[in-house]
Amino acid sequence: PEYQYLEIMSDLLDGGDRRMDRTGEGTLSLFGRQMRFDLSDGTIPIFTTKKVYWKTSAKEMLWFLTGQTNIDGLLRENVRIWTDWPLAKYRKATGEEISQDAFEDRILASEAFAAEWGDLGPVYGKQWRRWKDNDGNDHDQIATVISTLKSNPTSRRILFHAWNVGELDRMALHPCHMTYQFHVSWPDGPEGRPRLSMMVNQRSCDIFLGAPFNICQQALLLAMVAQQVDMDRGELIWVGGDTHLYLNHLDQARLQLSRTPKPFPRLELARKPTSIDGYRIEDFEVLDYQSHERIEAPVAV
Ligand code: THF
Repeated sequence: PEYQYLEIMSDLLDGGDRRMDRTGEGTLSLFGRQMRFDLSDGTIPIFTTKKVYWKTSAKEMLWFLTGQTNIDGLLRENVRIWTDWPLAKYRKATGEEISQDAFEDRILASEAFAAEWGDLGPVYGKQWRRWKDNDGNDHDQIATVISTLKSNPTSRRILFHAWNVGELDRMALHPCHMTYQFHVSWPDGPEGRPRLSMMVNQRSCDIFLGAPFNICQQALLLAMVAQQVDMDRGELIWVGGDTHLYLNHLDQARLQLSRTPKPFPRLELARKPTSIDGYRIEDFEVLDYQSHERIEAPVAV
């Protein structure tokens, strides 16, 4: 199953369309790719051809679910993957040549500083939990997904969306993974256990740095929701729009492609929290994760 990922990487190296992008870094890009991961056997797609810091990606997912949009919540968990964007904004606005460490320290030390400089705008968490409609009412899309899975599992409308057109210009970064749609099937007949699948539509994907994180955290979300609604885990289907390899990740990609994948680890949930809001990082038990060594790469901002 990891071969699907490596195949995309290899196709990008061989035939990706070379183009300039928003970050100025440049990419090799292909449009419209799919990966499917069967989670019904208890495995979780944490890629093995490089070491994936799955706890970091899990903490990011938990942070999305809290509805927070300020990086202070991530920094308190020692997650630094979102700092680059507020940091770039701060440097540009103030002209101060502050280091990432010093900037993060100031976010953590001062609530006022965090409020002024650490907020990413109405990004994922805001849209997932508090999408504001024309009348000013907030919509908790996650709660709606869970209640609909319980009340009307054959519905074709069980999804949440982050692409809130009216608020895009206030986001530090437009959502990359946009829609999450859920689907229930009964592989053993109507008396058997229901199986929950989820399809993610991602308009833009950094295949080297982003995809391993996104796939892992999406699988975790599927596992959490399935547990909450008492269903078995089914398939994670990932659909990518502009799927790209940054030009400063080419050597890393070639190294990764030279490696042989190992079996995926397994995921167990240590307990069943009373709601989707109750999960903590300790609840995710990833068993038998074996991987090749870490491969470092710079992130395009
Ligand atoms: N922008 C770009 N250019 N790529 C992305 O993957 C990306 N994201 C988020 C938002 N904008 C993006 C940020 N997510 C890493 C991983 C995920 C990120 C950003 C950075 C990263 O550097 N990972 C390293 C180190 C991990 C660590 O230090 O813990 C890695 O080796 O995996 C995609 O959603």
